[in-house]
Amino acid sequence: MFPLRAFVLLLLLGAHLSAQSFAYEGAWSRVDADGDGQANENWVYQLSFTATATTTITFDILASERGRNGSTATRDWNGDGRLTVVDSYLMLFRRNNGGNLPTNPLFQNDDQGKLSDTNGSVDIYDSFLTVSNLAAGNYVLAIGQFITTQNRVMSSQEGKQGWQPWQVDNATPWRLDVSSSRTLTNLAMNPTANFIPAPEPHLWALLALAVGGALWWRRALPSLQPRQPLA
Ligand SMILES: [Ca+2]
Ligand SMILES: [Ca+2]
Ligand SMILES: [Ca+2]
Ligand SMILES: [Ca+2]
Repeated sequence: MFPLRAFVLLLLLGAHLSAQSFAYEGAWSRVDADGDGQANENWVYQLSFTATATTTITFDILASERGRNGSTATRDWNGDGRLTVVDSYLMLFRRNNGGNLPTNPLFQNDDQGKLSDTNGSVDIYDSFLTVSNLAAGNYVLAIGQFITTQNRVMSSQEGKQGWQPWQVDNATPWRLDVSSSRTLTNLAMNPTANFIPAPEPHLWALLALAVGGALWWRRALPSLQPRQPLA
């Protein structure tokens, strides 16, 4: 009989292996997206992904480096010696059958409104979006600034999609942490941003527990057998 505790741990490990977490880091900078000679737009980043099964997913932004709305907290999280302030905005679209974006997003979030995330935001204007039971399908998460609109996500100029007119400092960093209960596929960020796979120490801890449980069972097995009568 397979040891129950090892079996349970392997079940946990299997569930964990189907989960996924990762991050992207990018920066908003002034660009001339509309070609009017003025560098007074910035890109709305677009993360495309496929959910192959129903999933619960969280998108957590870390961007602004200075607290507002009564908070004086600061955090130079990208370590560049500057404290940049920005008001992030998230919109989640489900692609239609033709692969295009629909008129309206499924979900959106401007501000988390409190500081209880996992990536250490210091400004309640950082965005945070959790969706339970997101259906399988192809999605686009737009990562922009207040106020990102569907038109700004869809706007195109010279083949590039998604910009908004907004005065931003150059190199205003953002980070997006994603956690999903099921593995996502076809990840692609446009424009390009740094992909950061999450360390998974608890995965290895679970694996070690499962192997340890199996070894314990093998060692314990003889002592669980009926003792032979002494000669
Ligand atoms: Ca311009
Ligand atoms: Ca956050
Ligand atoms: Ca900084
Ligand atoms: Ca915001």
